[in-house]
Amino acid sequence: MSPFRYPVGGTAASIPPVTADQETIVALSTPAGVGAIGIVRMSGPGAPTLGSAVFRPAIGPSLESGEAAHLRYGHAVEPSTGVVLDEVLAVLLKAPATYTREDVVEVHCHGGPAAQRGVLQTLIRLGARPAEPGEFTKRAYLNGRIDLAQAESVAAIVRARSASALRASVRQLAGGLSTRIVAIRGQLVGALAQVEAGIDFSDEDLDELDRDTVLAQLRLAGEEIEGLLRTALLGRALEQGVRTAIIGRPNVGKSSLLNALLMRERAIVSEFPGTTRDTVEDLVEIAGIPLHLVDTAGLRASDDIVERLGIERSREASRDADLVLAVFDGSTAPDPVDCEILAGIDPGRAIIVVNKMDLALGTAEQIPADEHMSALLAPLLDATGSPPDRWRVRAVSALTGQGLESLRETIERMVAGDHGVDLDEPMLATERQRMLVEESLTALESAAEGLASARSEELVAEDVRSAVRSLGRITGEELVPDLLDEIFSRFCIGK
Ligand SMILES: Nc1nc2c(ncn2[C@@H]2O[C@H](COP(=O)(O)OP(=O)(O)OP(=O)(O)O)[C@@H](O)[C@H]2O)c(=O)[nH]1
Ligand SMILES: [Mg+2]
Repeated sequence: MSPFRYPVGGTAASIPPVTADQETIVALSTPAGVGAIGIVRMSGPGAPTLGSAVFRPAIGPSLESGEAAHLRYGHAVEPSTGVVLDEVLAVLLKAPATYTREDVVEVHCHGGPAAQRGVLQTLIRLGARPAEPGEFTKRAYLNGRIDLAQAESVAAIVRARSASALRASVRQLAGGLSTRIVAIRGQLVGALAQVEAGIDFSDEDLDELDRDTVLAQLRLAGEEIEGLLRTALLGRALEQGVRTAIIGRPNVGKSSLLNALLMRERAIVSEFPGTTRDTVEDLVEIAGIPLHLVDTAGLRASDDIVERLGIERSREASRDADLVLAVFDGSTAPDPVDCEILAGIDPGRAIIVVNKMDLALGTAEQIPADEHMSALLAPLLDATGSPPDRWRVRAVSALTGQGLESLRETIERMVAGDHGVDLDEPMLATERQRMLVEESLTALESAAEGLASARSEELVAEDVRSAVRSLGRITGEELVPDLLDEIFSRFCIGK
């Protein structure tokens, strides 16, 4: 282990030595063209010298000989001509207490995109190399500053589009997920040691009890892994948003529901069926989960070409959606089109929203609305082929707002599980992490099966080893070289 450990939580992988002839990389770390300040960031052994060549302080010694970690005022110049490129603030940060664990220089430019490019190009001319996407974070990883799961959180932080996505990613960067994975992996390594001991002493008779103990350990680890797996949906939802299609017959109140959820008049509502012709999209947050709502044209047989195109889009939207809100008019009897609509969707990712309950419940106020509506829809649900209790039914009034809170809660529970959204719990944030966790669970199940069915210790050990390997790949303790390029290439330049 390196003598230097940057004080962050989590479990950095075993640290490969930093090569002395490491190149110095440079990039613009703020999005091109926006914002008043652009930060040119440089990392590597050449950073102090190159930084000093370009930065001319207003007072005091050069950047290199001055005090580190002090923001200095001055000018960026083209050293061969002395031409001033920009008025800047500059700072030298000394290894290892930096993001990359290398020497880092940051130049904060104020003069707009052209000035920033000028500083960048000058540094490149002097010998720095333009950074690849994610290369700063890759170095942070290679130098043992963060592990792979944390590096992925950095990418997620950069992309985060909602406050809760950001908060969840920051938690993961602090090492929440890594800590949990390392703990489970540790349990499995312990179990593996026992299985391997069984191989070595297979002549002696310490068999029976061991199998049970190990089996119990594997099951426990398996349960924890399943718990993590359940967080994958929420992780993905936070990062990418939940695509939510609002579908149903014309005039049932789809656009009214969209407006009610958004709490503003986004889509046109009218008493005439066929009002919405094209899809209308907008974003809303429910319990911190970003929902990408898509209001669609009402579904019915139509001769009107524009309406038919709209209906085709509705079907597309519901096919592509993570969540479907199937809206019905509770004040009228269901009809065959309603039946057809339900037949086309999976109850696991749909909520039946019975709207206009203010009209429907005129006489039935004593009965809980959801139950009343379920009863109303019973024949319809029976006809879908899915067991009626698989459908979630919520009665609402888009007009008065009744039932909307319960609808929001149902959406939250569908995405985040029964316990709702807990951003402080570790969660799987990427598809890569989810696949690896699933792999390890499959291997564990096979190992448990092997133990229970008296399969040989060698085979059981191989399964447990495979589970351990998959978990290790999440934090990067087990490395697949191509993986690194894959992960970091998804970053933006300057991170
Ligand atoms: N009483 C009552 N009327 C409602 C409710 N929701 C919608 N409406 C009315 O129903 C009519 C149709 O509403 P829209 O939201 O335009 O219906 P839509 O499903 O988007 O219709 P299309 O775009 O034509 O497919 C309007 O007159 C709304 O005011 C409700 O909860 N209660
Ligand atoms: Mg509409």
